Amino acid sequence: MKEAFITGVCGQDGAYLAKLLLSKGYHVIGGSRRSSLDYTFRLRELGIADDVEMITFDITDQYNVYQTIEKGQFDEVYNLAAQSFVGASWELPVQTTMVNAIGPLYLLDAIRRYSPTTKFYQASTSEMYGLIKEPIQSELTPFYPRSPYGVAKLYAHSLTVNYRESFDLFACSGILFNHESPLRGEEFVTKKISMALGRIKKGSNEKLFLGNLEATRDWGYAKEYVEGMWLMLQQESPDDYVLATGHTTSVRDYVNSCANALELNLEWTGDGLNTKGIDLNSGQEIISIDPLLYRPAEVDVLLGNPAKALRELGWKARVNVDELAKIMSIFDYERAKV
Ligand code: NDP
Ligand code: GDR
Repeated sequence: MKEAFITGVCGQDGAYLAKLLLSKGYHVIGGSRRSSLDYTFRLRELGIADDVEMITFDITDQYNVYQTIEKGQFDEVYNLAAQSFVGASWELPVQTTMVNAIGPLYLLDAIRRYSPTTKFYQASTSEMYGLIKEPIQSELTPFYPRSPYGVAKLYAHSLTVNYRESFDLFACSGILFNHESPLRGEEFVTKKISMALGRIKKGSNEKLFLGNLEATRDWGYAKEYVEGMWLMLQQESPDDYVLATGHTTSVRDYVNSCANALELNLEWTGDGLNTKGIDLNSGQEIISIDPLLYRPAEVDVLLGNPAKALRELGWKARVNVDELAKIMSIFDYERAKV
């Protein structure tokens, strides 16, 4: 039986990946800091909490990382652990760098020293493109990160390539564009929108505060993206791949899709910081802008080219952004407590 170790197993992608690997007959070992109160809720939501072997793991503890890798001798390691919220990375630049850059260094170095046949997946990101150098970003597009998060991820990405080339490790980087699901963290904009509109539809008189509505993202469905991670480690040789849908949508249009899914009659008025969203059914002002939610440096547009993943992995995103907004909005509406 193959053994896979997933760091960040209690996060969105960790939970979906664990479910996928279990369905393929893997023994799944999940690393968690056990720091949050209800840290296994996503594993429980997917019905797999009892099927994953949990171990205590903090990627910033070098001793813990080396011991885990030496003892585990895993077939595959998926490094999903991260301080993954871009917006917080300006407030937490050192912690973000420790978790997102130095942590992967510990892992890669442990693998090269103690378990060199282990296959390694690094969770790289479209945030590395930042101030985009090409209108459609592929594996060949130069990087220009715009946040401490993106800078740290670019270090880990470059190190993954370097350790592959230096030590002949089977190390892959998945350059994943935004992917969402009902299990998405509540601080991310898609989940924040679907949860708030779900509550408003149920009768809440709250207002949803948002930042930059004009930023666009290439949003896909997380459940499909973990299949791409697994496929990368099943190839003859290691390489890096973009996973994306090939379509980009503004935050404003994502709000529209959620409002449509919930049959809210949303109309926008004003512009810039005075933009407001009104529900014409109730006359209620349901959306306002909070300038504090703007970022010190923004990534204005992201649009991925997933052609290599289709060609070499046979991977393709199937759920489009409207369907994604509907899946998330209905899920959050049904669970909304007002
Ligand atoms: P989440 O934030 O949902 O999950 C990240 C996990 O990392 C959490 O379970 C968190 O644990 C864990 N973690 C944080 N710090 C540490 C640490 N010091 N040691 C061990 N574990 C730690 O992220 P996603 O599931 O959305 O993303 C998975 C990975 O993919 C991340 O690396 C992210 O940066 C990357 N990525 C995500 C994309 C997306 O759109 N979702 C796109 C591109 C890349 P805890 O619960 O204890 O905080
Ligand atoms: P992102 O996701 O930064 O792309 O990183 P997020 O959902 O946080 O932001 C997307 C865009 O929406 C704008 N925005 C807001 N964002 C949040 N969170 N809250 C708001 O109120 C709000 N209003 C507008 C942001 O400015 C931004 O332009 C995600 C994470 O999963 C990363 O870990 C991953 O690497 C990238 O996707 C790819």
